[in-house]
Amino acid sequence: EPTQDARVSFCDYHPTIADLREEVLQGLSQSPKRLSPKLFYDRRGSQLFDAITELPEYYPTRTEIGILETHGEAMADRLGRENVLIELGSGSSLKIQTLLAALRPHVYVPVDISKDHLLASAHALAERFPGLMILAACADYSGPFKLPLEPGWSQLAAFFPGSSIGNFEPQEARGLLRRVAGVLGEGGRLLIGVDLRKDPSLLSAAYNDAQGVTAAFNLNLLTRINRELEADFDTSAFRHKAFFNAEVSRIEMHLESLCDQSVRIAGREIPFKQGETIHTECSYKYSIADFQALARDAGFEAEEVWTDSEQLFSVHCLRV
Ligand code: AVJ
Repeated sequence: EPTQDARVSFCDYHPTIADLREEVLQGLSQSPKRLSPKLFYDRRGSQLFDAITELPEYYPTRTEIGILETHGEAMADRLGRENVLIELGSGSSLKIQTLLAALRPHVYVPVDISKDHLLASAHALAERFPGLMILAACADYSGPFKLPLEPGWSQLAAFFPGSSIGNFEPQEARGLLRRVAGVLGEGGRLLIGVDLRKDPSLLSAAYNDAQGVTAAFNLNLLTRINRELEADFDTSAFRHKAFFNAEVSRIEMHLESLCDQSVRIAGREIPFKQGETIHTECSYKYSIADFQALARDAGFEAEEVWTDSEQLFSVHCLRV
């Protein structure tokens, strides 16, 4: 059976070093300083995130896979079979393989910001699913994005796993969901993973693992900036900090400066006070009702939701 060649048929996203410099200097000149979590995912950051998904304290990935394996057929009944499946944040993991086996789409459109990761996982999936047409799209879905869809395709299905929707402020999440609804069209479905509100000690442990892998993931951001922007961050002078902010129901990750210091980045001196932090990530935690209300504001109707027995995580089927 000839393997359908995976093609990056559409690679619109190619940030330049100038873009990175602009984004980093802009974020570090705000008060409080903040950087976009998409900057975590250089090659090393993606490897560290893969290691995070295996950690005992980090329940989301294994819990979501369990829900997909248990309810895959019911999800396929909702999303439809032998159609077009778009995935935001292209999976190399068990998640997308479970869904592809249940939905058996004709076309799979993985969308990812990192071209290497996108291509590697597309080729691996092309081997595993020889008859599947894979149109890989390199794009940053946090902004407006176009996909290589044929005009005749209708009632499309999309998969947005991992609770990555939680990385967005609620109003940005609404905007992203609106854009996805526009891509899917009337009658289209979105299957989306959402991490649920729960005991803050469970949440905090998931972002402060005993082995320090999440700390390394967070600090790797400074190493990337040193390499790509010729900066001189001393990573031993910053500390990983993650806590649940109950007021807004989100995990916050920060890098805290352990002393008064100044860092050179792209020829600019950036001052840090002792105790000052760079806010590197939000991970919002929703109740089922709150998330369905947000989805409704974005033009979706909540059709069905599946959870694990301990209600740690949820997978929602939304219809445009
Ligand atoms: C991939 C964004 C869903 O927010 O839980 C894991 C990233 N950050 N540990 C999350 C992450 C720290 C993860 N997402």
